[in-house]
Amino acid sequence: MYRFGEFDVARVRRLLAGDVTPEPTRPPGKPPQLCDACSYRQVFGTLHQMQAIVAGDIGCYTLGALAPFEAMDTCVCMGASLGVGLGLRHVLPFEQARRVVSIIGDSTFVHSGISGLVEMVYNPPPGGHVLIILDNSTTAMTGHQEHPGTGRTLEHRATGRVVFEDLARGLGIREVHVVEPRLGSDEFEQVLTRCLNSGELAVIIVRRPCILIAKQLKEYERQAQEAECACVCETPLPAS
Ligand SMILES: Cc1ncc(C[n+]2csc(CCOP(=O)(O)OP(=O)(O)O)c2C)c(N)n1
Ligand code: SF4
Repeated sequence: MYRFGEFDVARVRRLLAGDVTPEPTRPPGKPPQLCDACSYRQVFGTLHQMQAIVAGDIGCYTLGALAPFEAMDTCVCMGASLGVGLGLRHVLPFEQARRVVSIIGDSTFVHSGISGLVEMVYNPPPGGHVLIILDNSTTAMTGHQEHPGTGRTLEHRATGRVVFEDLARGLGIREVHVVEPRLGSDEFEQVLTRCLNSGELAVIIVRRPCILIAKQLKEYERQAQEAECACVCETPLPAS
């Protein structure tokens, strides 16, 4: 009895009561999915359609592994998308290797993806590689925390920002693209196709705020402008 699954209260009660009758069937659960208007949908739709081999990572976007996209082939731990993707590029036969992409969220990238990008530059696979950074300006999956790529502190006040495109260019990557996914636009598909065919190292930053924080972002921007204004107004004029 119960060789698999979880011991919940109902099961423990049954055990204590010596009840060995078959368990009642549970109602079917609803599989988790990306929000309806999430910009990740376009990205994973394209990856699915292009039959890319996708080394994935951890965040909301891991849901790209599930139907209807089924467009994530590996997910190991935070930051693993780069190491796994590069490994696949090195060992797979050329026809498969050229379809490999790594995909990572903005927060995961600053947490533990940057070292993988350094590795990509230092030990480049012969056919190049493509990294997609999903920059939704937040850490959505764990409750919308800020991170060094948002330019806001954990209290949402303006601070220094790690600019991913500058970082990638600074590391010597020449193919760096920033794309805003929009309904009806095939820009992402075009850029991805070009990068995959180029045989070079490429970074594509897909930038669009998570829809669940879009309103708050406007408020943070307003507060930042107000704070800047107050700072300028309070600066004493130089003595003439
Ligand atoms: C070592 C480790 N620390 C923390 C977590 C919890 N965690 C899950 S996803 C995630 C970050 C997700 O943010 P992002 O990459 O920006 O993706 P988003 O959810 O915004 O799509 C974190 C910190 C984890 N899975 N592993
Ligand atoms: S919370 Fe944001 S990032 Fe996550 S699925 Fe919804 S829209 Fe996409």
